[in-house]
Amino acid sequence: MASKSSILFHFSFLFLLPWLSQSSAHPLDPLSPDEISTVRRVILSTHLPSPPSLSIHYVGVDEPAKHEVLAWDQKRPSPPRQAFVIARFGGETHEIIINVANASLVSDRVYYGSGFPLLTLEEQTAAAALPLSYPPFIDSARRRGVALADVVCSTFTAGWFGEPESARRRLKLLCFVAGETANFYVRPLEGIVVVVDLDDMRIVEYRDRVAPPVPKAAGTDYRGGRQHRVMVAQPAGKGFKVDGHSVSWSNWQFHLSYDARAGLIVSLASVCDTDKGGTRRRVLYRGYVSELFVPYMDPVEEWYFRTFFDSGEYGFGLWASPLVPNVDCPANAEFMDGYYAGQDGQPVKVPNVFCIFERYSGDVAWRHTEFGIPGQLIREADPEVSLVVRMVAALGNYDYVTDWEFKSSGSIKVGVSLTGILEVKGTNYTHTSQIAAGDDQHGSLLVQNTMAIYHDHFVTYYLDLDIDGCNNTFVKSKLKTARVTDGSVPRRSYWTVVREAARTEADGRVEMGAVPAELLVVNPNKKTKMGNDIGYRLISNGAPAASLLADDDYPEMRASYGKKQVWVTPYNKSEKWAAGLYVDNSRGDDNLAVWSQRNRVIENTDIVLWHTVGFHHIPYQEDFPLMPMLSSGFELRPSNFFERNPFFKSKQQRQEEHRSPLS
Ligand SMILES: *[C@@H]1O[C@H](CO)[C@@H](O)[C@H](O)[C@H]1NC(C)=O
Ligand SMILES: *[C@@H]1O[C@H](CO)[C@@H](O)[C@H](O)[C@H]1NC(C)=O
Ligand SMILES: *[C@@H]1O[C@H](CO)[C@@H](O)[C@H](O)[C@H]1NC(C)=O
Ligand SMILES: *[C@@H]1O[C@H](CO)[C@@H](O)[C@H](O)[C@H]1NC(C)=O
Ligand SMILES: [Cu+2]
Repeated sequence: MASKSSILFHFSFLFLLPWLSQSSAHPLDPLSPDEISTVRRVILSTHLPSPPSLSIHYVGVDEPAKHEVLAWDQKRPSPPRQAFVIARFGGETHEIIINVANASLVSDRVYYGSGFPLLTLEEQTAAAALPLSYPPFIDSARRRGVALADVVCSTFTAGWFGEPESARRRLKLLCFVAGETANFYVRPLEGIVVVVDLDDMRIVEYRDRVAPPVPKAAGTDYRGGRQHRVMVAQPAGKGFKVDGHSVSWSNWQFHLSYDARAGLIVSLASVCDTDKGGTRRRVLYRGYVSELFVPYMDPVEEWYFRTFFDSGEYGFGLWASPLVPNVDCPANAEFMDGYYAGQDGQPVKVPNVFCIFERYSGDVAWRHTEFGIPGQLIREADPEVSLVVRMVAALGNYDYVTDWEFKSSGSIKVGVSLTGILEVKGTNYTHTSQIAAGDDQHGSLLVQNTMAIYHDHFVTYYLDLDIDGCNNTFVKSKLKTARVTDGSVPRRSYWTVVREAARTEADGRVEMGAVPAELLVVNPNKKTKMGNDIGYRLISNGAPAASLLADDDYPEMRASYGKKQVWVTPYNKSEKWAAGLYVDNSRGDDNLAVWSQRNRVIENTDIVLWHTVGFHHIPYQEDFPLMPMLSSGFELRPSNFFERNPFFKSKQQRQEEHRSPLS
């Protein structure tokens, strides 16, 4: 769900001293505020006309080629730092590359394809204010007996529904009533749709249909009266180290960066293998939320277009919330700031955009009790301690808590939890008995005059796994029932494993749960001492969900990758965003499913795994006035990567280290 409030909580920073960019930066570090300022200076000093006609929609690191990043070591300067910029001026979209190190323009080209870049926060704020001075809207509010001062409007991307190609960026606005409650999202001014031309920043279309009453404010607020309990973590102090954007903890090392579109990016995750003399072994080159698609299921005028792409249209990182110690993360967590470029190109700080902390879950990592040996009782266990990296994106009404949890077992657990406020429709119904069969079957009646509309959340992760090297193969280990045919024993059946290595992209598309299978990424060039392929496997921690929309429906064309939970593509630096680079008003001609149709070879080469965590959301009364957390996710788990349980091994090794001075 992704209606976007006009309330901005980020703080604009003006950097008066643009000192030189650090050459010691990690090549994957996000752009620093100084680097963002440099980007702005270069854009303003080239042939581009100056503001206000210029608007910056995205600025991020144009990361060096993978081989350069892998070859980099701290002692040498980074490859030239470059920024990738998407800007609009004169009604055109420009893709600009800037060399940040020497402040020069590398390239500038106009994009003529379909779709538009991320919406800026500033233009959304400006658009959301338009109705308040628009006479027909003022009239609509008056007719509903709503005070204009209580009205809050939010921005809703218009999508694409077969309209001919147009150079105009259009945005829809829907309005709500705050005032008596902070929870305005549950008090829609149903029936009103405002269409804005974003480049001209004016209302171009207005509709007001006969409307049901605005739902009551009573019982909708969620503020106050809450005690913040102390969140306990790392009682023995921080067991991890943060050096710039690099983190090391237990056997793990990885790099974190913030991006306005992706939010949290985890890179270069590698694990130390004590069995291999403490060598670092690569696991994940890069992982992040590539897209978040949220389609609603009510085909009426005010609702049909609500098919949000929260990453590509709004920016998952742009809407990240500053994390509050003891509320969002333990107080003694480590916090990291993020910076993005505002519409004018100035750096804007998001304080505490990530937190990092050790989690003592109260669980055991492994245990065993042995009664079987006469006269002995053996009890062995180790506590589960993991390292969590968290970012929260609050996209208007909905909050997404995204966690990357690293475990000493070698697993990476990725979690996404949904909370916040449902998107509801004003209705005349005050009791379910009034709903005739076949009538308005688009949601759940939660309180009087309030229907929460059915919808989905599809969170698509980009996972460039590099298991012990770049060249990997995707393997499906299918479980198949077999019969005992020779009658030698009374058993009649069993299951066995049929291993299928994916040759081309067609073999890499998987509808999870359709057949019992384990999905692995292996390095076919490396084997364990036992001769097994070294690998990691993908384990879903929730029921798989795929899109139920018809293939010829417009939002489905744009998110056609949503029919499968797993895709595998060969690594290509420009294929980063599952729904394409330009998602606002996109037509589905540049998305993961389209790339996959090329059916490229994915065997024993550098591959990327794309995994969608989906939720079909039928709202229930407990989701009102604000829904409790609903979680899902997946685990990347070593599978013949180590010679044995690395947890146990490191313990044994500790014991050996302790014993050796005595022997
Ligand atoms: C900036 O550096 C790049 C190489 O990193 C070089 O090709 C380019 O000519 C330089 N530009 C200026 C203006 O110095
Ligand atoms: C809802 O009630 C209003 C009057 O309160 C009426 O004008 C409107 O037609 C009703 N809508 C429906 C769908 O019954
Ligand atoms: C890389 O991806 C882009 C965008 O999909 C495509 O145009 C290009 O042909 C791809 N390159 C290769 C080598 O597949
Ligand atoms: C990886 O595979 C590619 C072909 O897909 C090949 O060109 C390259 O040499 C391989 N690299 C290694 C390290 O095996
Ligand atoms: Cu939901």
